[in-house]
Amino acid sequence: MELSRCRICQSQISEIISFGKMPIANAFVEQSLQNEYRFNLIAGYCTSCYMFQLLEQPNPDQMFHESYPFFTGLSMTMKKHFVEMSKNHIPDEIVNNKDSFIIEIGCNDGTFLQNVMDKKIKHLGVDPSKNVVEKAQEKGINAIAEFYSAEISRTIDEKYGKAIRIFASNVICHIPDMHDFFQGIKNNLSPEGEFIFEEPYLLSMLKKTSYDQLYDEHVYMFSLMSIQKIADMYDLILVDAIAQDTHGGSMRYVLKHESTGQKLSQQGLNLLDEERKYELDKLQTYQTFAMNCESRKQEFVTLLNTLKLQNKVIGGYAATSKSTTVLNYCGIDKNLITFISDSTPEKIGTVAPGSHIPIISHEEMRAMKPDYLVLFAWNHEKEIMEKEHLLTQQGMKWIKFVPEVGLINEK
Ligand code: DWN
Repeated sequence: MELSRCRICQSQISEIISFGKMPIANAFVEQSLQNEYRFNLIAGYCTSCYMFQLLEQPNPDQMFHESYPFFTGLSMTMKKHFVEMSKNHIPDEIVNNKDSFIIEIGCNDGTFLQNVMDKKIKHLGVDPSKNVVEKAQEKGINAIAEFYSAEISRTIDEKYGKAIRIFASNVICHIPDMHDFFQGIKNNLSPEGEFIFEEPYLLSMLKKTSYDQLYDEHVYMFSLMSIQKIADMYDLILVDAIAQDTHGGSMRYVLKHESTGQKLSQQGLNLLDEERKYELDKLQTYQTFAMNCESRKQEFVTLLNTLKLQNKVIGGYAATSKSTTVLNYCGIDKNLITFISDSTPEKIGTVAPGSHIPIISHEEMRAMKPDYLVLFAWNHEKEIMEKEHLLTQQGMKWIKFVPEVGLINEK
């Protein structure tokens, strides 16, 4: 068993599962590259600070750059989700105070900050990918194309003062240097402020065996246990946690300065109890997860091969980041899945990382009348089933692989 050092507490940690040599999840390229960059996608778990984490991660500049191909605003589900988030976590006393200042880290195309700007609150969006920041700026949102860091937090503090709210959604799990990041939060958060962030939830992933949430960008998979540990290192305290349906099961964490004296809510205490009951603090739990991943892989490949032998046309729906892990871990290429359709203009006409499956538009896909579509954006099932109800009515069948492998809506 290979041993590495925990990214958070430097304890020795063990490898849980290796998914093999993996390309960058969002490296959708114009043509099949022979020397495509790959890294070892290996997950490990630290029994000292409870952090589930990747043992290797590519250089951040390889993942987040001026042509990052993911845009939050393409999902109606996420747009509605962020309206709820702003309503529930930006009370009137903040809206009505002209000195209020709100930061969003990882603001992408400004989908969340649009709500803050509409409330006429002083704000700042920070995101390393220039192309998505430009989309935010086009909406009139105050945003900068930078990696958030302790250093930039000092510049922000000098220019804007303390933030009463700091938000981050599906961002923190992408940041390898958690210590530098949390030092920045400590610098920017006002004495009574709240740091509110949400990420795919470790317990959801374990329960659903949704191993496709593990890819180069997602270097951590958090739990309340691991968040409490790292918050404590920066005199911050977890005061609430709210389960979310987004991205297949996420958790929204609310942190404050320890000096506020606030304690963890009953809701948070109940979630911690569930983590203990599921034995998130035991290595065996993760070894079981690894075995479940292998089982899903065999079941998925067997199903696709069976349908292929019946000369069925099998496509994929939504060229998600997650799909890169599934396709490369399971060794699936265009001989099994002929194409993947997607709504992102920047992805259409490229090929998927590693598998080199061509990416086409949904309109082109419908014209091809596939027999089956693998739903790679399973976390958006409701939204997509509504959008593509005609395809389903015409007899096209949806294949899922999370939480089980099989056909959707077929018992
Ligand atoms: O953490 C991350 C989450 C927030 O978004 C990032 N690291 C990257 C990204 O992950 P993802 O690509 O797995 O996100 P989604 O939202 O599960 O999938 C987005 C992809 O699905 C896009 O390429 C667009 C496509 N899509 C589509 O074609 N039709 C999505 C929807 C909802 C649709 O109806």
